Amino acid sequence: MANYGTSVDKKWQTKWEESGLHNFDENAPGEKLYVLEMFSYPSGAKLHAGHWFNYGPTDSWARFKKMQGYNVFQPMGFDAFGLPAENYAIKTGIHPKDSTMQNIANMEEQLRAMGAMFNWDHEVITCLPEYYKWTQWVFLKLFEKGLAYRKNAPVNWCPSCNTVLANEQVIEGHCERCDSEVEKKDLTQWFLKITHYADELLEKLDELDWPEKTKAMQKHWIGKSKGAQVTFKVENSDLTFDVFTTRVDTLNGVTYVVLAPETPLVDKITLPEYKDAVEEYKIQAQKQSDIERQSTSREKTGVFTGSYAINPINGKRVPIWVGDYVLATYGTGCVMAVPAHDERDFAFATKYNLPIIRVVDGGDSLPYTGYGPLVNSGEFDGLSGDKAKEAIVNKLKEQGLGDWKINYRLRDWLVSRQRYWGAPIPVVYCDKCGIVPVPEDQLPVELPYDIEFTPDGKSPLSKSESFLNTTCPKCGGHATRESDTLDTFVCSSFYYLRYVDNKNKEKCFDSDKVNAMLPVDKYVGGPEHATMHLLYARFITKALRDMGYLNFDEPFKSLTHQGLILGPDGQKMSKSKGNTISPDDYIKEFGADVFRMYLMFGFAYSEGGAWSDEGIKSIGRFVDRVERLLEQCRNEINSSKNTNTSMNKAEKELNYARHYAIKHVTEDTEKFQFNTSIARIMEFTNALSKYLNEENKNVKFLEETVIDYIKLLAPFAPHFAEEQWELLQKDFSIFNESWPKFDPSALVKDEVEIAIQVSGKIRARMNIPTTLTEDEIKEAALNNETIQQFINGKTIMKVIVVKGRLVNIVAK
Ligand code: ANZ
Ligand code: ZN
Repeated sequence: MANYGTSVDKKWQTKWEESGLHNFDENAPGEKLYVLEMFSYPSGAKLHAGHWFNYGPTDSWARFKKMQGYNVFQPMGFDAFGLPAENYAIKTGIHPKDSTMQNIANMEEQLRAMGAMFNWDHEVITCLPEYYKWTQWVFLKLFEKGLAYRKNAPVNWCPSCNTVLANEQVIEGHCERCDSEVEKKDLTQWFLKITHYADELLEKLDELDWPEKTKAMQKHWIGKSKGAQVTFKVENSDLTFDVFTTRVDTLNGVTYVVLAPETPLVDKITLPEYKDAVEEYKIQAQKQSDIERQSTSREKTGVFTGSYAINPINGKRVPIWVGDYVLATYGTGCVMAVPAHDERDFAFATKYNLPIIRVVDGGDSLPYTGYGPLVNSGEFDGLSGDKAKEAIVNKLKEQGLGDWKINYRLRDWLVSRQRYWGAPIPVVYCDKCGIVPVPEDQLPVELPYDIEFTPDGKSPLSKSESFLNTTCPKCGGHATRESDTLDTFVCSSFYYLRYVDNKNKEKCFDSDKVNAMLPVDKYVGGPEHATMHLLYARFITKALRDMGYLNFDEPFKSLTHQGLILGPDGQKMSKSKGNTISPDDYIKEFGADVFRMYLMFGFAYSEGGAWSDEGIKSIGRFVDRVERLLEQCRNEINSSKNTNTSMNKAEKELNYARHYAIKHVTEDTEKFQFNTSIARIMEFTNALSKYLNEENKNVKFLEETVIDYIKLLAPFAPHFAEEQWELLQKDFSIFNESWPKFDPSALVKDEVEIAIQVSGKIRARMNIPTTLTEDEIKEAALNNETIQQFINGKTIMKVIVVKGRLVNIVAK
């Protein structure tokens, strides 16, 4: 009867905890290794299969590294502020703090049941004042450096969450959280100047060991575009405006210009008789999202302003239009239109009967968007590509009407939220002094508990008189507190730093400690954070570096994404579909190790896939089998009847399987290829089982082999392996043992099977020592008894040897 189960899990979890096995000691020997899993968001009351898939296999990786001799730091904590807790409170009346702390308690218990070696004494919980004090500190430091500022701007507004959103939280025009269509609102909000680091955020990507797809997403999000800025004058006026173009070589082909409807210039240049049409158009445009406006399939529309601009390269006058396919937030909000060489401009010109002038040779028809020698471009005719661009920019520069220009798609990070459950923004507004940051020694600005948080678009904190009214830290006069809270992504942008020194009351962290521990050596989490958390954290690291607090450039050296575990039906797990897998039930039935091992064996780590009950049952059977097998091995080891000490054929075969497994489990686990690692362990199991049938066993060799076997299994089935280690009467703990090393000589087989052909037909097979020379192989083949029958009485013409595979004897 199998013994492994939750009672074994509990036994070892208690022992690990009591013995402090997982405590991190910075003075322990071994190279430091910071293994980090994205901390959990305590919105649901329970951990789901996805959490387990993130944390279980990564913990196995960390245990493997510990056995390899690394001094592993693997902290865990909770990203505890945020909308779900607040929405839950609105629905149920349970205060976000109460529900969140309750969820955290439940999740901590579950995480312990997983048996991961988390450094709980380094835990952080972002909704507690001892943590968010430092969230506010980070904000103040950024403010001090001019990297946090307040601005009135059109921002993304989610009408259902009743708050503004960062650009990164708008997915194809919809709210990342609730999927409602996002609106534009003009509001005064707080921004963090991530654009200051656009170039470095882009350049440094190349040095990171991150999935290519994630790097590509960040690259695209930052969106560096090299082009030129060209100044157009408004005819009969002192007004000018700039356009940004990546095709300055086509400047002679401009037949009109287009301004975004929101550009202030529009009102200044629109002639009276065009005012009504332009006003009407602006109202329409406001209702469209940027996504719709940029959609290639949508019909391009616009209105004429009545004014003209002067093309600086050739003095030609071109009409100024307003069109919503031009975005106010990109480049300068004005474009020069070249219908002969741009699809959008071509569609627009065709619709409104505007002239189309070809200036680049090439293509069968217009629009032609490729490069080629210029035509209809006066002195620039014949030049093409970069040469043409350079000549034109040089001429513009001489006149002071243009220059090279680099543009980024990246926008500053909007961090103020009109919600309750977040860190208050630590500034006050004084009637006399204006915006005043709260001094560091007055942090944290505490989030009041008693608050009316029904959403109505106003910040809940603005309804609390006792929170709002304060004195100005500068002049002592009356001041009002900022009532918006910080985006929770600010909390998670530095938690990996705070983990290292989580109990520090004086500072956010001690720089020496953090510099010694960071960067994170392996970061593991979902791919959905590519352009949010992972970008923000890189930005905050760089900003703190420039302030002198850190001496490294990048927080996460190596990144791995886990795949998604789907319901048994192959669909995303969801309560409404009734296809969720509750880990707790399975753990009760099978034990944590079976659950963890199934996740590692059943799926490619970065891909995931559909849950299968059959799959976990078969891992359950495997563990049972291993348990029986190891018991048999122990009986053999403890019996004295075997006196064999040689390494005969059977021993060599098992030794081969053993070292083959060591080699491949080591290599594959390193790369997070847990499924193939476990497959190799299964093969090793079969070999071990086969050896037990041997009549006369070498017991010493068997014991050494079993020791390696349990060690290989340990990262994948930590409780089970610890139990087996104890049964083998070895000292606690197997995780203080060193990882087995493979012996290359054991992988050299000393015999190979070769085929022997006579005149092209295979007539025999034989085993020969791998050390034979070519002549010795020929001799062995010719002396083979079966072969002798085929060549008897014939003349040997030629003997061809293909080493390690075959011998062909040509005989007549
Ligand atoms: C003239 C031109 C001619 C253009 C041509 C392209 C082809 P990326 O690569 O994304 O940077 N553009 C500039 N600002 C814009 C805005 N606010 N809204 C919409 N479009 C804008 O794209 C740069 C190109 O996008 C610019 O180059 C401009 O059109 C357009 F044959 O200028 B081009
Ligand atoms: Zn003041």
